[in-house]
Amino acid sequence: MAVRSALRLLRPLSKGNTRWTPNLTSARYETTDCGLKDIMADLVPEKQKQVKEFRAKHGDFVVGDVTVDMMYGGMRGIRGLVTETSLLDPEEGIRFRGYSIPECQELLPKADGGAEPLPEGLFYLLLTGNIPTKDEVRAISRDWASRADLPQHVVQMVNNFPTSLHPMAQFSAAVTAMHSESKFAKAYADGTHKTKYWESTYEDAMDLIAKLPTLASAIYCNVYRDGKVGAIDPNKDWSANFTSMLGYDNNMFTELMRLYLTIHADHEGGNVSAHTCHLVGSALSDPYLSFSAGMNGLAGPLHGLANQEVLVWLTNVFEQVGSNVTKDQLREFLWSTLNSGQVVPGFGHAVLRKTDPRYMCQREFAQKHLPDDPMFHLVSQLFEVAPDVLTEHGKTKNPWPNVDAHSGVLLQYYGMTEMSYYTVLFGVSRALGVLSSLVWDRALGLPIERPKSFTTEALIKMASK
Ligand code: CMX
Repeated sequence: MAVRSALRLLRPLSKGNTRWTPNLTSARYETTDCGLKDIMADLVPEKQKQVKEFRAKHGDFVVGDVTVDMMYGGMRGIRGLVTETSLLDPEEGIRFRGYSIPECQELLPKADGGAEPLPEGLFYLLLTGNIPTKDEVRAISRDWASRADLPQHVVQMVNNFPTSLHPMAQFSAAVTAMHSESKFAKAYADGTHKTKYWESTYEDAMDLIAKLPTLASAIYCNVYRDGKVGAIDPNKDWSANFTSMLGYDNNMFTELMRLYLTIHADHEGGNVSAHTCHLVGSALSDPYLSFSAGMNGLAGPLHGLANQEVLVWLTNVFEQVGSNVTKDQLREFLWSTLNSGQVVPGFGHAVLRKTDPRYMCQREFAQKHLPDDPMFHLVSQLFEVAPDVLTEHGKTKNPWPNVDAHSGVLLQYYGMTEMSYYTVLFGVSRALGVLSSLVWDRALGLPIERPKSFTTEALIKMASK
């Protein structure tokens, strides 16, 4: 079935005479309710009260000092954001609502017969702070399956993109076009009271997360396959539907996808994709516009596109030296990259000062399921060699591998060799974190973001006083 017919087509948007309001085309379809919104309705007033009391009592408490270097240096280390969903420790790595990655792997519900956490469970955790039951996770899977259709104009748009357009550009543009479905934009245009904004933001977050695998599969099948996309099965979980829409029929690939979509979801609030989504959302741009803005940031090679760049780099090594590359040859490759003024993709981090636990859990997956894969062998050798070279180079504050150093190797093992697609998978996962944060941004009524900036002249004047 071609993409056009495989996806149920929805009515295109229409424009009003003076003030445009979304048409909510997909709302005409019956959706399954997982009950998560009722839980949020209890949590929101409690949290609002907690924040109000905390600010009343400790609003003057000084959290950090800002130096001129921090201002010129990408605001590194400035403590100026509130994000409820996760916290990143430089030495230990990410904790989602207090739970480390190994704890999430142990505690979050799994698919029947599966060993990896279901990303639906992580979303529940990020949103509510609680570990869900298997039934609660199943309800989310069904809810998302019921919301997974794309509007017709987006299907047409994606089918009309030239296959030469980078998948991330297609992804971001198509999400922007899904603004037509925004219940938040409609609620705002209808004059909804600001205390209710979180409710339509929640609905948009659920709709958008549900539609992302469908969109991502349409892009994949158009660019790399024959344009045919599988159908959504309401009895399958989010990741299983995603891999089957992508055209993969391998349980282990689906297990990998569950792990992948869980660990890439959130990395506290200051990274480019999360911060951009929060910043754009602070102008009350709806979740579709906010998320697509974040995706344009994720598409940068210093952020999410690094997963593509790692595979490009590794493939280059293989092509030039073959699979029996020695550690000395790897050192030469690393120095040649550094000496030509480029970064070694997959290494370094703005906050982390140790090997990324997201790298480690992917390494454990590889040790278990693909120990003899030559590309995994190469990645392992790089793990032994690159930190010393980067330390000797003397620039990077963190010579250890990050999440992107490992993900592509796992994907290529299961046949997904199209490296220019990898960042789209990162983007689908990142939606879980940034959209649950956006719901809380609206629930807590966080205002439009507007830090103060200075000119260099003004700083010189201040510093010389
Ligand atoms: N290779 C070469 N040089 C590196 C480096 C790397 N992997 N990591 C950092 N450096 C350099 C920086 O470019 C910088 O050089 P200049 O002083 O010439 O500008 C210097 O070391 C200091 O940088 P830093 O403080 O250690 O790192 P930053 O916080 O500025 O940047 C990051 C962090 C991730 C952008 C950087 O480490 C990098 O470019 N890594 C490679 C790209 C990558 O893997 N990105 C993915 C990160 C994870 C993600 O977001 O998905």
